[in-house]
Parts: sequence; structure tokens; C-alpha cells
Amino acid sequence: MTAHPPAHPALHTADPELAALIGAEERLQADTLRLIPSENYVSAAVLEATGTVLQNKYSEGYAGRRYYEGQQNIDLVETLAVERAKAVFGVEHANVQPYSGSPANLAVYLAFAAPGDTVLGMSLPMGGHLTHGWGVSATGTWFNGVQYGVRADTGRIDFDEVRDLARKERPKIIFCGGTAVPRTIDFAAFGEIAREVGAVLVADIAHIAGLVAGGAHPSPVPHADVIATTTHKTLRGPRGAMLMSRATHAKAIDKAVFPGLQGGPHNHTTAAIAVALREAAAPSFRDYAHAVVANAKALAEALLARGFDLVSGGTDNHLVLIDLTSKEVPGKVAAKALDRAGIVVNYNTVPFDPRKPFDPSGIRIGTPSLTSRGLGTERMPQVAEWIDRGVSAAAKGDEEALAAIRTEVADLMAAHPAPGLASAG
Ligand code: DSN
Repeated sequence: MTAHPPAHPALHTADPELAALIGAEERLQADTLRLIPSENYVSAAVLEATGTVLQNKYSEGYAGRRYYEGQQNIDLVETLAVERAKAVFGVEHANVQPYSGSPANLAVYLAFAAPGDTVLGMSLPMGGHLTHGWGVSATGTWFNGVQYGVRADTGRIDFDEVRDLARKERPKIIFCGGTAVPRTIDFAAFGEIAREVGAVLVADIAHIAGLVAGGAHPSPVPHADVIATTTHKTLRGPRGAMLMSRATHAKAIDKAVFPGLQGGPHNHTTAAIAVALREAAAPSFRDYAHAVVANAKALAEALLARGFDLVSGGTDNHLVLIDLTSKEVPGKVAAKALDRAGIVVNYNTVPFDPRKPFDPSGIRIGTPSLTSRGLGTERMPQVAEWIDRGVSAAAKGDEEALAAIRTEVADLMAAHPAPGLASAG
């Protein structure tokens, strides 16, 4: 039998200990059913772009206006990424330099608010994000974060509450979007409220950027002043972020990102963003985005049929939030048991959760990664069955049942190679 050459030969020689860890992570990602809705598998091309000599270069500034020389190629790389972002999302301006989602959102505060100003965002335990003004975040300590939630009876955003809070608090910025929102974001409703109170509307589409790019979720472009997104979730790019806007806000955003908040952009990431955006412009990406949603809906139906309670009763997007209260298994216990069964999820608060965020009542799952591996709706009843068996096994402490699921999961995954991994051939 011929031994396979190592996947990363230079690393294997220079630092075998680290190479072994990366190899182990590749196997883990290959063998498991990854259901964390903010994760994905990038293509081999995106991975290659992140590991290039572009990371050797400093480029503070923007294309044509840099503080370092030798930008002949970097300027073109960044311009490609910017132009592709503008084309994919239909925006007038794009800044591709934010290091990740939180710095991108901080740059928005720097551009449009002053310390102490009021901002309105969805509360974290209701499905929002730390940087939308939540107390423990700098955005909730340096700014006056006012928070909206969802209705207890529907699990959906309460626009009466949003409008009332906006009228009363007169926020400088309103954030919409979040990290555990299973339903379509009504950008038009948020836009109307923001216009009425003179606030800047920021659509944080980090979770759904790939769905927006692929036409599987309405675009915020007609309604939002600023669109913030990470690039590594449904958009299937490298870990990074972008801020997009109308031309009128271009200067304020660019100045806030650099020199306001950041130094040199990560050019290797910029290149990989450009590659991902080229992929997102292809017709096959539209199919991918719609398949992500179809899979999530099919998975939600199969879970409902098995008696699971889902926040808002289902999903319109890539994400399903399961309230495990009726199953009498805490979210953390279920998530850890499912991990031992080869099913990777995260524990999560559910709206009005009586439990603490580090030991909440729910688990959050999603379909971006399994769709990237080519699993279709016909497989979702099987996925729901594994989750059901896993949660029951968690309740009983049945490790044998978890081990049996792990073997079944690995068998299915072996038949669906993951993009970008050595095992994909
Ligand atoms: N950590 C991301 C998520 O998992 O949704 C949000 O920043």
C-alpha cells in the first residue's frame, strides 16, 4: 500500500506537532455532521487564497491611496474584491477590510454615533448579536444600548415594540439581523421605522449573506443605510467581513475602518473574499442558497414531526432554534452528547429563557455545511432521527447509543466529501 504524502508537506516537516493537529481537525470536519449555522466549508480555491504571500504585505490605506509602496498587485486584489462585492450585492460602496464581524460593527458606531449615544438592537438572548448594544460588549458599555425582542406567542420580532422603542429613545443607529433568527428579516419594516426617527439602519446580514447573494432571502439594499456582514458563514468565504452602503456613506465608513479602527488590511483574506464572491456570482451558488433553505425547512418539519419545539414554529432561512424544555434535557447536555455522536451543534438561549446563557434551554442548528457537502432534503428525516436519538440518549446517559449514531454519521459523511478538505480528493 502506498502511503499518502502529507497534506501540508512544509508544515509537516517544520512543525509536525501542529501539522498533526491540523490533520486531526481535517478528519473531524470530514467525519462529523456539522450543524452550527454560522459555519461552513470553503472551497479549495478560497483556502488556497488565504495561504498566499499576500499575507506578507502591509497596505494601510485604500487602493491608490496607501501609506506603503509596492502595492502594484495588492491594489488590484482589493479592487477586485470591492467590485465583486458591489456586483453580487447590488450596492454602491463596499469596504472589504474589516477583520471580522465585531470590528465591522464597531466601525459603524465610529462612523455614525458618539460615545453615550443611544443605539437600538435585538437583545442577545432573543437572537441578536453582542455588538448590537448588548451590555457586556463595548457597544453596550460605551453606548446606550436599548434592546428589542420577539413576541412570546409567535417567536417573531414585535414591530410594535421596535417602533415604540425607536420613537421613545430616538436611537442614532438601529441594528436588524442577528445570530439566532430563524425567520425572514423584514428590512422594509425596519427601514420605515428608522426613517421615521432619523436613525441609520444597519442590516447585519452576517448569517444570511449567502442567502441574500443567492436570492434565497430578500435583499436589505433598498431599505438599509449600511449592510454589515461577515464573509465566512452562508457566503462561504474566509473569516473576514465587509461593510456596504450607498455612496453617500462611503467616506464615513472607510474613515471609520481605517484609520479609525484598524491598521493594515489582511490582504490574503481580501483575496479569498474576492474568490468567494466570484463563486457567489455563479449560477450554482443560487442553487446552493436555495438548497440551504429547502434543507432547513425539511429538517424543521422532520423535527416537528418528532415532537420537538422550534422557536417561531419553524424556519424561513438556514437556521433552526430548538427549545428542549419539553424534552427535559438542557441545551448544553444535549449539545455535548450530540458532539459525542458526531453531530456538532451549539447550545443557545431561546427567547424568554429561564436558564442562564452558559447553560441554556436550546440548541441552534443549521444547514449551510451539510448542503455544501451535497446532502439534500431526502436526508433531513435521517438527520432529525439522529438528533432525536441523540437527545434521548443524552437524557439517559446512554453512551452506546451515541457511539452507534457516530458510526452511522461517519458512514454518510464518507459518501459526501467536504469541499476544501484533503479527503475530498
Ligand atoms: N459567533 C457567530 C455565530 O455563531 O452566530 C456570531 O458572531
